[in-house]
Amino acid sequence: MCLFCKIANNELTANKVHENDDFVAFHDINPKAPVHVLAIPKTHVDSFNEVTPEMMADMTAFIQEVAEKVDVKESGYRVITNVGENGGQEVKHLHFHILGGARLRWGHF
Ligand code: D5M
Repeated sequence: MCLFCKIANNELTANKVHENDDFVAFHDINPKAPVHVLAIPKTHVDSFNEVTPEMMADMTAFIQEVAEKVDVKESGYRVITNVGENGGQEVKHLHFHILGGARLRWGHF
């Protein structure tokens, strides 16, 4: 079973910030910003390439709730999903990075 499936199933502990029947959000183990949370579907989806519009609709609402919970909704934040090799995706289970807590820089090549 993949790493993030194990977190979704509580086989592996994570520092969770928000959860419902379909999604879970937890602090990134290697934060790139003062606030760095990952939001994932509990069902295994390899990447953004495979996600359905229906799941994205619920995922969007969940990400908005996460932003509120970790207190970046007003100050601003960034939502990123890395896809495939050139995107730098390391974990092959769809996840959205929610980054904030400071003014973020832009540009990575
Ligand atoms: O990002 C994968 C992200 O997953 C990366 O920022 C580290 C994070 N990670 C890896 N293992 C864990 C655990 N066990 N808990 C929390 N965060 C974790 P990618 O977009 O695939 O490069």
